[in-house]
Amino acid sequence: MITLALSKGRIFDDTLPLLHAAGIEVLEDPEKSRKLIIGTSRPDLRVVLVRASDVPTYVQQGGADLGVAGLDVLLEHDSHGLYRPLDLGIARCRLSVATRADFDYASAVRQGSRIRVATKYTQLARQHFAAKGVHVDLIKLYGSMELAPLTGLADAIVDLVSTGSTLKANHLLEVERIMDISARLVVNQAALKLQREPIRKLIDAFEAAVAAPAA
Ligand code: PRT
Ligand code: MG
Repeated sequence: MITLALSKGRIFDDTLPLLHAAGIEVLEDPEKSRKLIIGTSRPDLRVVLVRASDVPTYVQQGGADLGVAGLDVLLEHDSHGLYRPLDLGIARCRLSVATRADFDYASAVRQGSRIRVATKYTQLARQHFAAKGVHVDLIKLYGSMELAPLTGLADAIVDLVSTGSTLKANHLLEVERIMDISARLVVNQAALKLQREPIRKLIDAFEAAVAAPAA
C-alpha cells in the first residue's frame, strides 16, 4: 500500500486534476466526509488528510510515503529525510513583505531602523532579512497576520500572497517579494528504496501530468 499525504483545501483541490491525469480517482470528497483516510481507484494507493504544515512530518516519519506540500512549508520545516523530486506547479503564490501604506519600508531599510515583523514564517523571514542586513524583531503568529500592522503589533508582515485581495481588503501594501512558491511532491527516502517500482511509477505519472497541458 502506498500512502499519499494531502491537506484539505487548495492542495487537495489542485492535486486532484494531477491524479486524474494519472488515471487515479479519489473516492471521497474531504469537504463532505469526515474520513481522514480515503481510498482511490487504485487499490494500492490511499490518501491521508493532514494539516498542511504536518505533511513534511508525516512523510519524514513514514506515516505517509509521499506528500504534497507548499515550498513555504518545506523551507520553514527541516527537510531531513525528504526526497523532493518534483515541482507540481500548483497552489502558486509568493512570499512577500507587506506594510501599512503609511509605513515607509524603503526608508526604514535604508536608515537601518529596527523593523517589527509579524509572521508565521520566522525561519524564512529571518533568512531574508539577514541576507539584506535588515534588523528585525520577529513576532511569531499562527494566523491572521494582516491584523498585526493594523493594530500596531508590527510594522510589517511576511505572508503568502496570491491574488492580493486579502492585503487590499486590509489596506496593506506588498512592498517586497521574497520568493515564488508552489507545491512540491515529497517522498520518504526509505519508502522510495523499499517500494521503488510503484513509487517511481507514481512520481513519473505526476511528472507527466505536470508536463501535460491542463485538460
Ligand atoms: O489552513 P491551515 O492552517 O490548515 O494550513 P495552511 O494555511 O498552511 O493551509 P492552506 O491550505 O491554506 O495552504 C496550503 C498551501 O497553499 C500553503 O502552504 C501555500 O504553499 C499554498 N498557498 C497558495 C497559499 C495561498 N496560495 C494563499 N493565498 N496559502 C495561503 N494563502 C493565504 C495567505 O496566507 C493569505 O492569508 O491566502 C491569503 C492571501 O490570498 P490572496 O489571494 O488574498 O492574496
Ligand atoms: Mg490556511
